[in-house]
Amino acid sequence: MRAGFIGMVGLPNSGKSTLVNALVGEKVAIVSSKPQTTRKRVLGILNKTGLKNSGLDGADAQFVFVDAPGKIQDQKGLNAFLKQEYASVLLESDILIAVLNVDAPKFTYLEAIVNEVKDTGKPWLAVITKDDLPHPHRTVRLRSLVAECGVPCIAVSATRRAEQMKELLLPLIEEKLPQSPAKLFDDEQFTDQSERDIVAELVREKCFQTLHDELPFGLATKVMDYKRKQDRVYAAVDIVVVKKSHMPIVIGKGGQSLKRIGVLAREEASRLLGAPVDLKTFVKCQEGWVSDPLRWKEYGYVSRV
Ligand SMILES: Nc1nc2c(ncn2[C@@H]2O[C@H](COP(=O)(O)OP(=O)(O)OP(=O)(O)O)[C@@H](O)[C@H]2O)c(=O)[nH]1
Ligand SMILES: [Mg+2]
Repeated sequence: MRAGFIGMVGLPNSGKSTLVNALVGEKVAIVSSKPQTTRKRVLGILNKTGLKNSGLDGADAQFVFVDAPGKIQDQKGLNAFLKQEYASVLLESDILIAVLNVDAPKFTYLEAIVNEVKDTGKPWLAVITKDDLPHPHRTVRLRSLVAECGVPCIAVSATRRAEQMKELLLPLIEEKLPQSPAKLFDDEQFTDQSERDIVAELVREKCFQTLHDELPFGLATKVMDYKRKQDRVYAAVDIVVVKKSHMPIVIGKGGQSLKRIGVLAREEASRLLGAPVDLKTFVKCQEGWVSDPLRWKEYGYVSRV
């Protein structure tokens, strides 16, 4: 059989997490319109067995998609961690997908992604994302850039049918996957994240989606208490901000904003965990945590290199 790690390499906000979620068919990674939503590497696991109309046949295969932060230049604060996570995907994956978003600020940024992926010498292919947006010239230029490298290139859109995209992409990925004597993960596992990680990330996603631009960069979440009892989940989650002045913004007028974050996170966590979730959220301040690598660990940002 074939099995291996498929690393997603692209700019921040290029649609890497959206793509992994669509390919796996589960919410593996959180998504928002803010750049640098993904902070640490997460795995999304897809088994060929059980896939309907996948366009795949023959021996079994396991696809382990590696979602990670996008390519950033800045080294300040937590960005140093994000940069390491980005680099580790290039190093540790068996094959790579260059995720090229048509709405990137500059074409040269996309060329840099292609060059970086190509220079690893690993098998790779390209996916053009956000193809529904009006940038037809970008799509044409990207296609010819990738064609020069002699690798496949598929243009996709999150607004188009995910099944169709899987049919196109999975066979191309499968033929590049290495042979493996066995699966790398159990059949029923769709991610490497624990239930606690999933809840913490969902609360962070709802904060990113609900709050204004200045907040997310210094916002982290941490599960302080977690129990599964008689098929109910009880979770207490701290929402930690970097400045005291951010606390009332997260809470909102009359607690409206925090309430909305809680409701949205609870609904989605209940669906993903397959049990009703009682969720309590607490807003706290940890002055300057983003500049303190010891504190990063507290919020799960643990360096692996
Ligand atoms: N129009 C359009 N928007 C998309 C598409 N794919 C993703 N998006 C949006 O682009 C934004 C970023 O998507 P993500 O999947 O979080 O991107 P990412 O590359 O994981 O971003 P980071 O984790 O911040 O590096 C979100 O608002 C998505 O809804 C697409 O095909 N079309
Ligand atoms: Mg992401």
